[in-house]
Amino acid sequence: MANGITLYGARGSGAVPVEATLTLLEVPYSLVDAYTWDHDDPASGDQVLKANPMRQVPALVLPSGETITESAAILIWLAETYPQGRLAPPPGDSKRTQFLRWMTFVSSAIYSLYWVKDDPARLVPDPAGHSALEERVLNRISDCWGIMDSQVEPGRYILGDDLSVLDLYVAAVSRFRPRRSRFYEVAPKMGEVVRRVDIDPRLHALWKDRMGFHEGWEG
Ligand SMILES: N[C@@H](CCC(=O)N[C@@H](CS)C(=O)NCC(=O)O)C(=O)O
Repeated sequence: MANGITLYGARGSGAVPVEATLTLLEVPYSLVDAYTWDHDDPASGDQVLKANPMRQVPALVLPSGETITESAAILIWLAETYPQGRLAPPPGDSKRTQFLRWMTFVSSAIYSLYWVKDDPARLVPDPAGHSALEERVLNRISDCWGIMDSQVEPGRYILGDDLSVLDLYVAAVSRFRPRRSRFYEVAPKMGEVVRRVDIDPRLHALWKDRMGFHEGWEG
């Protein structure tokens, strides 16, 4: 099993920025694809239960057997554990504060909303209310991207001229619904950044294979 790191992930999920980080860091890992949202194949998603009782990906299991869940925590941990990769401003760096702010914002204000967006019946039993709920959640996600965009001053990347795990995170989560076309409208500054991250030659194959540049993917 490579160097002993195992990632529970899934194509098209928030585990892909973790894969991107491991790729840039050249850290070998074993991948267990667990499609937690596939109702036709519950056994696929159930695999992650070994590592995460929330039944969500990503989950990272370390050689020691310790598990880290929560995409933002995993990304920050990887950047800190492999500082030579320079994928996050280190403690004491002037960009650290905003780095932590926006990593947490993407996780808590945006990514967490997909728990209800993906299955509105979790909060609203009556199917008649589902499309309105979905529309409102998608509006909220767009609003949050817009608020973040209004507060950042990107250079080549969100925090300046250095690529960080924040860019990988935003590049991946902005592909989820309501998808990129709307993201480009509400978050034009970060829109330029994510397009740059999409074509990073070190990651192009990974995005293509794991996130899919299929026809109409931008929405
Ligand atoms: N807070 C978690 C959210 C993870 C998450 O929502 N993962 C999705 C895949 S993109 C999932 O496994 N969803 C299944 C579910 O919530 O039941 C994180 O940041 O890692």
